Amino acid sequence: MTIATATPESGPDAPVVNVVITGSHALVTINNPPVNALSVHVRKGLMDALHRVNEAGCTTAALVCSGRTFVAGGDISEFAGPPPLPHLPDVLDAIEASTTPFIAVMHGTVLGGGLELALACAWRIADEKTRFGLPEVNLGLIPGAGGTQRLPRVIGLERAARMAANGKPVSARTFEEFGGLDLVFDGDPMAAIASFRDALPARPANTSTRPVDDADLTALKAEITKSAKGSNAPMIALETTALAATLPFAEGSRIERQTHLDLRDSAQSRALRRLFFASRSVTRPARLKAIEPAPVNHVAIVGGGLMGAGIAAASLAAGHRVTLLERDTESAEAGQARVEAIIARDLASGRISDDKAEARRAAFSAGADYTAAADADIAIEAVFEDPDVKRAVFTKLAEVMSEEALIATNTSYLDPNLISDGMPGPGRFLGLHFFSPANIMKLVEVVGTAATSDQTMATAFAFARGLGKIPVETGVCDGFIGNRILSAYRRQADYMVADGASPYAVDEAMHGLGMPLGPYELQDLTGLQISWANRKRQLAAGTWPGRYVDIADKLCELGRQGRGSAARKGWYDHTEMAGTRDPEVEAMVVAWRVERGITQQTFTTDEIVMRIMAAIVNEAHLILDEGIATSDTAIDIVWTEGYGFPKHLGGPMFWAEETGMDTIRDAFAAIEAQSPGSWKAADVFKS
Ligand code: T1G
Repeated sequence: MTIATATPESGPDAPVVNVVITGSHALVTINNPPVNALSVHVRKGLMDALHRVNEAGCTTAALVCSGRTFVAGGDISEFAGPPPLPHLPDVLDAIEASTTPFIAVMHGTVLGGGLELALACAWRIADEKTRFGLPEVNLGLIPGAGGTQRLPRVIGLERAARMAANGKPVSARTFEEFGGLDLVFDGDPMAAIASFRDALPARPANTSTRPVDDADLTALKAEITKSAKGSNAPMIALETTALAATLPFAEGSRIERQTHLDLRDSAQSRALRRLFFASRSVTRPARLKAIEPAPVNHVAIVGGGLMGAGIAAASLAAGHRVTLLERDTESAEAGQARVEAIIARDLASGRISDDKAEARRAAFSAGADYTAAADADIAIEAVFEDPDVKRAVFTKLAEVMSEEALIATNTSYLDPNLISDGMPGPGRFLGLHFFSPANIMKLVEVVGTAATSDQTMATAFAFARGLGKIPVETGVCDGFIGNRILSAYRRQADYMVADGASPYAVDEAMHGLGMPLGPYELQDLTGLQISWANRKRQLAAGTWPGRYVDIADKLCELGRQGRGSAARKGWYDHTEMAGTRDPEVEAMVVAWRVERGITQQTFTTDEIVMRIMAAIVNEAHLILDEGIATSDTAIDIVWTEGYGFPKHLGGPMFWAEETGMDTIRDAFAAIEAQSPGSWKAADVFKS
């Protein structure tokens, strides 16, 4: 729902807060596109509006927002400096104490300061599609305008603490069940306001004066400690909310505000806020802004394996018609079954309705005849990682598709220039590197060839954003941004295992930093054979950089190719219980060292982390030096979205700046000394 306010003062030049008084009723409209954030001029406007409705003696004031949403929060771009006056808590206290009671009339996403604003109003009514949340923790913050103290007084301590600590929004129906809403409506908000006023309930006691029941938050605390994975804000949000049970509103709010302001200066919050804006700017490259993306309706996917099926499912979820192509009918049926399994899972988990599942099935077809792709607007191949096979697919697609349509390869390592070389209409080819599982992972690396047109890039970015993905532009190199850094990461991990660290100690050290999986756990999960094939390719081409450790190769030769392999073993033993350390592997590693006469060194946990991070940061800087990534934030987005690098650390580049480049330089010197000739130094590390 979008609200267009029918006042003479609506439109781009309308005041940010507009007041229309009709008889004894006021309509106060916030108009601060795109999301009606509570910027300083909105806070001032609200104060002025408040005075006007009180002076006019209005019996009620309905507070609405124009555009696509009610207030989606405080203005994050203001958080870097001291907050300008008036401060939000004062504005909200004034609204709560106003002689004219306010009705918050909501639609869209009522988040953070938006929800705090609604809680300060006497009544709250909302369109049924509205969502409500306190997402501050996602920015390393807690609410700063009474949210942690008013919400428990309205919906109870446990529910409020959960909302504040996990940052996840709830639906209007749920929020109504919690007791957060006086009315849920479907349709015209003005009609809803009129009927609500006709049977106006007695003005309730101010939220801030209501008592709070105590609640046992022990289980919630344990849950949040686990899910926060090193991020500070969730537990602080929980504990601050819990103050509502024991402290008067004013005292709880004072502590909340101070904590909020302190957190604004924390490295975690700065990291998360930078990622918030970066994930929006990186996905909309400036040079493409003036280009209108071509519409995409029909998507063709070639290859119905795990990746192809995931991309197909993501495209169906975005409302596209999807044709899945395979080499024969049998493979097409297998691909179809994979897509169906994803739809069925989404349905079973309640993520989608029966109608949506049916619509997706109806929009999907699979087969072996490429002419079915003739009117596709984009084709994405996700076949075996072999340049000849991929070229053959591109040739067939280019024959049947219009030269205006996009043809993309989902290669992880191969050069899209070589896959499309010499084909007609070179501007339409590109790489679109999805991450597995593609229906869930948000990152997509967008790889232009030397000939890819800006029109193609603009359409590709818009298409990926439309799938709910985070597209990041990358130049061509082995592994693009993400996997190239991953290779450096694994290389240094292997060097430490070769020289004395246990692979399990390496994994544990990286957990300590906040990585969900260590490098060896990750290999077991994705399968050792992929990187093995890749190493063989690099060795054959003579492009392997420096020292070569072949312990993983030995595991592969023994059939230990990871969790999904027949042996159900890799670096770990997964036969009985997934992820069990295996003394056989440890013994093998020791024997490997002895055979090579390597004297076992000891690495502390800190040394393991610093040395791995030095390899990562060096590679990231090389990528920047070579122009493969357009900015340091692009690299941070790739590693936080695609590889599980903790968002509260901001990504490897932000982490490096915070840690201090001198410290990393020392660690880089140590890895150079450990494996001479194995590392090309980025400009910042050149001595
Ligand atoms: N402040 C400033 N800019 C914001 C903003 C905000 N709160 N929210 C969005 N934008 C910008 C965004 O950068 C982008 O700009 C444009 O709006 C559209 O956003 C005081 C401390 C609301 C669900 O964390 O979750 O309240 O790139 O592309 O996909 O106690 O934006 O176009 O120039 O994301 O439709 C709490 C954050 C703040 C909500 C809409 N609130 N926003 O999604 O559009 S802290 C949030 C969102 C706070 C108080 C506390 C989403 C959205 P540009 P978009 P969208």
